[in-house]
Amino acid sequence: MTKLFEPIKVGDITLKNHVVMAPLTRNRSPGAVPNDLNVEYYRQRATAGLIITEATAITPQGQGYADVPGLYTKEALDGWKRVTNAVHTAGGKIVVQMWHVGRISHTTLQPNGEKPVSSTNKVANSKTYLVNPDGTGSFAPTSQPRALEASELPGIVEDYRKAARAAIEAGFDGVEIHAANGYLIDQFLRSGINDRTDAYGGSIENRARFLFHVVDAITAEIGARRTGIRISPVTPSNDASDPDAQSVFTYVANGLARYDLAYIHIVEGATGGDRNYQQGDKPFDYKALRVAYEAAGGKASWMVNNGYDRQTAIDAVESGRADLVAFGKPFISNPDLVQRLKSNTPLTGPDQATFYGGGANGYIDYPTQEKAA
Ligand code: 8OZ
Repeated sequence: MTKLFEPIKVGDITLKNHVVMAPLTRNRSPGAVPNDLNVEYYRQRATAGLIITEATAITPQGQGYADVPGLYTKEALDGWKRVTNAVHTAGGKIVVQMWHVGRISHTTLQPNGEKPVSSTNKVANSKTYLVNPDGTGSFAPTSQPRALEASELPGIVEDYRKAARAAIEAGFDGVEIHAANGYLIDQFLRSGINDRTDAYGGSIENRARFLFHVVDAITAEIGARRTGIRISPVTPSNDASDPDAQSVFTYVANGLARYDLAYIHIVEGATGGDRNYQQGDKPFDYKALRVAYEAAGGKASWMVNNGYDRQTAIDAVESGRADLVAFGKPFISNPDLVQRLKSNTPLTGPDQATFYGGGANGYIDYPTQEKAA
């Protein structure tokens, strides 16, 4: 038996194993409200030690794709209550990934058709996912954003605080701050995007300021031990870049060590792609990042993600390189992934055509090993 399948305490949350379901955008919550299909999908995956929900918008402004769920209406929170109940009844734990997309949005998804907001006025070279009037989905270029005034940032921090409170009231075991993949927080962090000249741009300290305001607000509201954070130091997702990722994220890790966080979630390499993806002239040193975090007093569980399989996950946990391993695509097509990893049963591959949007097909109809047999 490997440690991978043994319990672990993560902040205030006790997990029955070290296997985590990574956040996965599935675009199956029309009206931003979790529904019966979503309840069943998460219930089926409750044997994960921890489920991180799909990215969930904290406000309508933080929404950037069709049919993603929100945390900002009573209907959505009631829907999430049914999800958290189902997962808890099945013996699982679940945190919600808190999302503000910033400029990765489209005017047709924004309140009053306004421009999406960001750290910058520069448009992202990226696409968002829309649903056409006839119900079919399509990818569309992101809209021209508007750079936020510094005076507007406390309002967005307040949105994060309120959403964290609402999440706990909806029964989540905690929250994950989405600071990865080129969304709003990352749009402040990375020098390839942030072109501000105020207290939120320029130096690394300035670019990380917004992130720490968000972490301050959420941890003060719900407790650091129920708060995790996801970062992706080198991913090029959504037009994100920074030639000096090591310095930026070492600064971030040092700052995060001041809080008693539940976990730090690291996407290694290009999200959903090449683990060895590099920005700048040197490979990113993930080990050094953890060493810096721990040297600064950080004690959070260290969660790794991107392209792990059974053996690399076992090795990561056994060697102490990581405490938790998050699996994304394997959890789409193997609801009983933990059981399959335990028994070393071959995995079912996912159907890419049903990742985003649609209904039950490719969502809640992947069989467990038992059913398949
Ligand atoms: C895939 C499609 C849409 C959004 C991320 C929330 O990359 C996402 C996402 C992924 O973090």
